[in-house]
Amino acid sequence: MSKPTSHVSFTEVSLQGKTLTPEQLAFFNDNGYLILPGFLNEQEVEAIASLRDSAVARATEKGGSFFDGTTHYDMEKLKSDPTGKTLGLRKIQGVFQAESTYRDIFSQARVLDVIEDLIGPNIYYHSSKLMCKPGDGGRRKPWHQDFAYWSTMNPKQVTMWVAIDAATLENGCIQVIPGSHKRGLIEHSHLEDFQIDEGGIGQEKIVYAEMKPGDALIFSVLTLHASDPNLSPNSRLGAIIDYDCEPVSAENNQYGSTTPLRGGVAQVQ
Ligand SMILES: O=C(O)CCC(=O)C(=O)O
Repeated sequence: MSKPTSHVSFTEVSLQGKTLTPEQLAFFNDNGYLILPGFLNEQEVEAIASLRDSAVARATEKGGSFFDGTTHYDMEKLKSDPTGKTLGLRKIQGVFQAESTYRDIFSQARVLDVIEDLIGPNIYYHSSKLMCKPGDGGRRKPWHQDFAYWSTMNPKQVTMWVAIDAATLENGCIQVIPGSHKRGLIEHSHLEDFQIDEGGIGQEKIVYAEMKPGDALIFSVLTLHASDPNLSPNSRLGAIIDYDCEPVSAENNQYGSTTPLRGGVAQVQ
């Protein structure tokens, strides 16, 4: 595996949180990730799942993937339909901007209290995706750190990844390398995807984040993560949102939004 490319380092969180226990905070400091079982309730999970159905219905009417002015609704033909006509959701990129259901769930106090424990009292929305790995061959995501995509920002940022369908070994749950957030930013290149050199992965300890619907995985923007192809017949829908602690100047904002959710001040774009 490549060596770190910069001196970017992880900022340890205080062990006195509003919501998370000192044990959970210490686990996050040590491992760079944390799983919160049953974090979203059944109604919230169903409300997010229904965004997939409405996106597929709109795309079917429009004849495929579409852009609504702010948000990309990215579709693919389902392999399970031999006629190749049935569309399935691949991704809604920027789902937070377009869908009030998503916005309400991920900016409610119960969620922001947890994020505050990890990144402090100023919380900005950065980016979001409703990500579907369809059954029977949904593709893998190679090993990467999210910070590589937006390395001009503060590395205190965190991602929340909530299972909407069950996430399992067979359908390509997220995998993380515990402690990898302490390595700084590792070199990424455009190979199969934007990713690290995977040569050393065989020697790493890998944790497979198998999760039930509603369980949340939170990880540092420096934590190495990946997911395997979906070899099961079941889809794997995940709700993703990235939270930032500091607005980035327009010139350094390579990617993402600077919408304040708690504390903070709106940044002129
Ligand atoms: O949901 C997945 O399988 C991968 C998502 C991911 O790694 C990312 O968006 O950075």
